[in-house]
This record gives sequence, C-alpha cells and structure tokens, in this order.
Amino acid sequence: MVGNTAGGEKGVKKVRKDEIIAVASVVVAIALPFTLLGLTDSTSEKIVIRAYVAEAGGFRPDYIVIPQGSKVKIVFESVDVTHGVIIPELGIDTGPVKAGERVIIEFSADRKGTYHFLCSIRCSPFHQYMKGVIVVK
Ligand SMILES: [Cu+2]
Repeated sequence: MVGNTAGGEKGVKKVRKDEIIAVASVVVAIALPFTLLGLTDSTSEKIVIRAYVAEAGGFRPDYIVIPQGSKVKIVFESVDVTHGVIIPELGIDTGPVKAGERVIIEFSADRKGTYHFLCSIRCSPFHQYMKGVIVVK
C-alpha cells in the first residue's frame, strides 16, 4: 500500500513537470515572434517635458537618455507663456504651444546620437538659453 502511494505521487509529479514544459513552450512560441519583430511594450518611452521661461528654469527635464530602438512619446507642455519645440536632427517642429496647452511628439529612436531640442518662440529675454538634449544610446 505504501509502495503504491509513493508510486502515485511520482506519477503526479511527472505529469506536472510535463505540463510546465508544455506551457513554457507555448509561452516562448507566442512571445518569440513579437520579441523578434520588436513589438513588445518594453521598449516604449514616455517622457513629459514642461517648458518655463529660461529665467524660471527652461525645459524640465533638459537632459533625457533613451535606449536605442525605443518608441518615444514626448508630451510637451508650455506652462507659463507660449513656447515651441524644434528638434532639428529629427525634423520636428511643434510650432507655437500656448500656455497650458500640450502637444505630443512621437518618433522611433533608431539611431544612437545626441539630439538637441530648443525653444522656437521668442518667449522671454533669455529665450536663447532654452535648450535641452536627448541622448539615444
Ligand atoms: Cu523661447
């Protein structure tokens, strides 16, 4: 009787192990194509940049690091007066963004490098100091 019970437990353990292997194989089979195609969510970056006149801090943040290959979504908000963002290396220009308004900038960070962003609207006497950097690495 004792021997039979022990044998039964062994049998149950063996089935569970097989099931785990089967489930793991299915998970890998489903996840692998998405990973290879870069369709997983793990590489998406959402960043919020708030713009104040330079005297009050300028762009916050003004230094952003992004992993290469990320899908980037930047929510740009003008806080105090009308600002705008241009990222010359990416051909991005939001045009004027009024105080309290937001625009969304989206791009793929395909190439490593340093991308500068600047204010495109003469927003204050120190407008020329409104600069920031996006580093893709
Ligand atoms: Cu400005």
